[in-house]
Amino acid sequence: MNSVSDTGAPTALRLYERDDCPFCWKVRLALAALKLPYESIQVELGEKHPDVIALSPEGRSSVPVLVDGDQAIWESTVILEYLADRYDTANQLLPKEPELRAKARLLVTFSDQIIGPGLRRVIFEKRSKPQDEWDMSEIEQGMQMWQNRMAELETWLAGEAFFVGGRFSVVECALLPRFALAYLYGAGVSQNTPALYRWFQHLKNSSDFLSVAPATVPQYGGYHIPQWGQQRQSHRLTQSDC
Ligand SMILES: N[C@@H](CCC(=O)N[C@@H](CS)C(=O)NCC(=O)O)C(=O)O
Repeated sequence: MNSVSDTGAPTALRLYERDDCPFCWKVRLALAALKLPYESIQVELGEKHPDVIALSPEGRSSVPVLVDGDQAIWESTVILEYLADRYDTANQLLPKEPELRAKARLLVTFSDQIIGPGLRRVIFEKRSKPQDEWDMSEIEQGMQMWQNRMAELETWLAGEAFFVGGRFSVVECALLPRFALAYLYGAGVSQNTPALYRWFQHLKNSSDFLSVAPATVPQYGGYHIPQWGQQRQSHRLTQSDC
């Protein structure tokens, strides 16, 4: 059962989310790209929200969870695919062609499962301790992993402006929050990966990105991006990659 009206417009989308969660940010980017209005329910860090628990399988309390009428969907990639299937009639976010769809799905998986480990080593070390207690070898190893992942992405990008199909897709929805959080923690994109550098420079200033970026961005390692979040009303700080 779904909540699509006769006109094909959604009747009411509700997103349980945390502002600084990259998986939630990924869903917000898809909603923005598809110009879908939704109600945002903020779930605090560490909070076990009763609605999220009721809408999820036993033992699961993570966000994002999307509710569309009678249907609850958890797991960010499934949410993206649902939004594409239900509302993306122009195949804007997920291309039609099987090869391109596979490439898009591989890159979303790469973002969710392969980029995270290195990046988290940098982020968790920096956010959990004062700077004079940082374990620099942990940070350097994490940075090396992050740079290796960027080199791989440079190859995927192949000099293009977007990863798949010449336009903003689910791949950008998944990758951009990772890059944004990395950037905040001093792991910016190097000009050694020039296409990736241009990709991020362009997209981090795009209106869709700015409209869903977390509202308040504290200064981490001197990286302060004042324009982020000004358009999004929320009280949360950006403090984590999860
Ligand atoms: N694979 C999940 C990951 C979601 C996830 O890890 N969410 C974190 C926030 S970034 C969370 O809600 N953690 C709290 C919990 O699991 O109770 C997805 O893609 O939706």
